[in-house]
Amino acid sequence: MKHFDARLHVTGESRFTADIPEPEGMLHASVFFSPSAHGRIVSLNTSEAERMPGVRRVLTADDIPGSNQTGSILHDEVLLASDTVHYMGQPVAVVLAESLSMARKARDTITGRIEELPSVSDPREAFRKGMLLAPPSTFSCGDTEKALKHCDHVITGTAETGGQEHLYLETQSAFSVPGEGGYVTITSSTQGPSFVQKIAARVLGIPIHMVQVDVPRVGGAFGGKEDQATPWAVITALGAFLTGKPVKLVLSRHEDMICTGKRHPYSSDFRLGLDRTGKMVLWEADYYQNSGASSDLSTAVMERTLFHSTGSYFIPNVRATGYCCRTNLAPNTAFRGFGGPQAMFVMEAAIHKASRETGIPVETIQEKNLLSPGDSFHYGMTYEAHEVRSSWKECSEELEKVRKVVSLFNEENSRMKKGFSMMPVCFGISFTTTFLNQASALVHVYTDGSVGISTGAVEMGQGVNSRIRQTAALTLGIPVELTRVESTNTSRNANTSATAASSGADMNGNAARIACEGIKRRILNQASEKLGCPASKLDISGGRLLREGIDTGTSWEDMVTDCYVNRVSLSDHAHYATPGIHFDRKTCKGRPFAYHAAGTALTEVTVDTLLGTCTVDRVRVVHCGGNLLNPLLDRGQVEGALVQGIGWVTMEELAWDPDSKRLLTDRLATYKVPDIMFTPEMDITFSPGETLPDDVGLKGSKAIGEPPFMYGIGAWFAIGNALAAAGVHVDYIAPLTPENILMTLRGIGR
Ligand code: LUZ
Ligand code: MOS
Repeated sequence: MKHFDARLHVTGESRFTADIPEPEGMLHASVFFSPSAHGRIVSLNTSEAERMPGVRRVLTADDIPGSNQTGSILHDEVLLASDTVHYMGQPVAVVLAESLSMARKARDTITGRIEELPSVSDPREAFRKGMLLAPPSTFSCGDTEKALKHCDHVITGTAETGGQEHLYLETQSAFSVPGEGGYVTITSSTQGPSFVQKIAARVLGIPIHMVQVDVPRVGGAFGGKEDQATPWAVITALGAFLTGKPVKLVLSRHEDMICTGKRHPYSSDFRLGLDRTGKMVLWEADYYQNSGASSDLSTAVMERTLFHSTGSYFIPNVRATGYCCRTNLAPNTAFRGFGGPQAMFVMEAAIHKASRETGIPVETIQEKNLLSPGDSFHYGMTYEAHEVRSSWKECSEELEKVRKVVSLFNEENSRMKKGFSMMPVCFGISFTTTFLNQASALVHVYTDGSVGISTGAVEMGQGVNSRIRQTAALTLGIPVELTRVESTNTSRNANTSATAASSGADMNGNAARIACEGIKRRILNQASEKLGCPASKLDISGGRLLREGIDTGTSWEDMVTDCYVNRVSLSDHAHYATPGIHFDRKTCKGRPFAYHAAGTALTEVTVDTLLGTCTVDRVRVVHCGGNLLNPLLDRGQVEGALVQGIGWVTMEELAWDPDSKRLLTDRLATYKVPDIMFTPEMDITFSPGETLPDDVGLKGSKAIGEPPFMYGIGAWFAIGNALAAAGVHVDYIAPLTPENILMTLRGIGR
């Protein structure tokens, strides 16, 4: 079963937001970004831009008819800066002109007089200055102080992880078309159409029903369009609302890299207590998150960090505290894993340090403490599956062989050193904000038997539409070719959550399933009346009506026609709410996840100790994905996430000028991402693992979007293992780029 869009993509037929033919009179927007990381706007000079050829209008905060407020969780973010700028790249003014080049030329004439204020880019410095976005939050269980007395080893340390540019292939894009009486239709490359709709209505000062958002498809997002597609879409809506003309905004790659937030960098302190045998007794962690200039989704990202503080391990006494530190960088945001990878890196760092200090092998500490069925998490939920241990067991079948090969190689080679690591992953599936775990679907069966499906899910290349089509076809008992998934549209499905948290297919697929079940029930009732046979004896399979498994000679098309002429509805709208989840934010206890996705990776690397370069040779992955609905899509998600995760810890390095806070790695010339030559040999096995209830997961399959990202963390520790063979110990700082490997080898501090 292939990705249904593959043919469209390779032939170039797929239409992304920027490809849609432009309506007559379309204006192009270009944004003037703050040239300062923190300052008071004394004056803004747009008069030259207004006189430039082709310019229709220049928008500033003063032109906003409703509220200049785009914040989602906390209301602390403006659409256009008015008195103060808080990061370099913050939108201040917008030029609307007849062509993109005219708009950009005019934008380049805008100047601002800005009185500079002190700026901060380091989260610990922001913390010391009391610059927190929200009060710190702590998750705990047991009693870590008391437990300290029962520890034979106490390991303390710090760990740091860097940010990450999303680098979606399609940059932030939107256009808006004005309609009758102030109505606006927005086409946006967003993961969250209902969120764009809500914020556009807020900024324009009109009811939500005066705004429609349509998402045809998105060219990659990785979390970068969960919240941060919104301002660009709203800017076009504002332009269309005020000028009465369609308005389009497509960021250039350079603009996109400068002005959008990234994965949150973290700096963390840990304390791990072990007994003599290596059993974990206590865990304490303090996470200093570099949130950027406004909250965006930072508090939710931190919450997931606290959930995943203990990684794949059972620890009876835990205290984890998160600080969302406000800095003068672009607001950091959702990125595949959503705070989970940051937490898991700290946990693995602690285990490696514990191994170094106690002499107990890393893998022994890991294996001894893996989650078993019945273990409870510090947030009150019980781990119900065998998957953490079973995937470890299957993956570690090669461990001793690899260990031997590596140590033999290292004995014989001095310049080249090999290393390996085991990386278990256990990731909670569901939005940690419980109310977001709902979805809806609208399904129409047309009179020729073809089926049109609309859900709240956004197709961003991950293949959610393929899964939804398969689900509908399986439920109705018809060939998948009869189904089609329409664009994601707020008029067809309202109040939807962003396609995020790996739950897009689970939730929207189940909504589509429920809608299809309703339609099928009516079709079978109609057939039962006609045949004079109870509906319970009838079923549809392969597009044929079966009676106790035997073809009745009635086709799907006949059944549909029969319903239509007898005035039986062939449409259904359904709502799905993930069952059995709850979380109390006061006690920090509950059952926030529908289930956990788990697996284990074994990574092998070779480091050139003369040059500092490194190759990731091979990654063996055992992933528990349930009964795969679409094995090819699942493999694609695991491969993509794994390589993205390896990129995060080995080569993707963001750098800011320490004085101006300007992003230095603002182009692909200076920001390196993995390419096909870098990609390791990937040996991926899917293991079914636990069976989910029928109304959880999707047709027995498990969410796959984010969990495999964290296998990539193993590459960092495999490099650390190779460096240990070269006689050096590396500080727990990611990414380990060739420069950083070389400096470590030469004993030059970072
Ligand atoms: N987005 C969100 C997410 O709003 N809440 C979450 O828990 C989440 N988890 C992963 C990715 N995006
Ligand atoms: Mo997300 S990090 O938009 O699932």
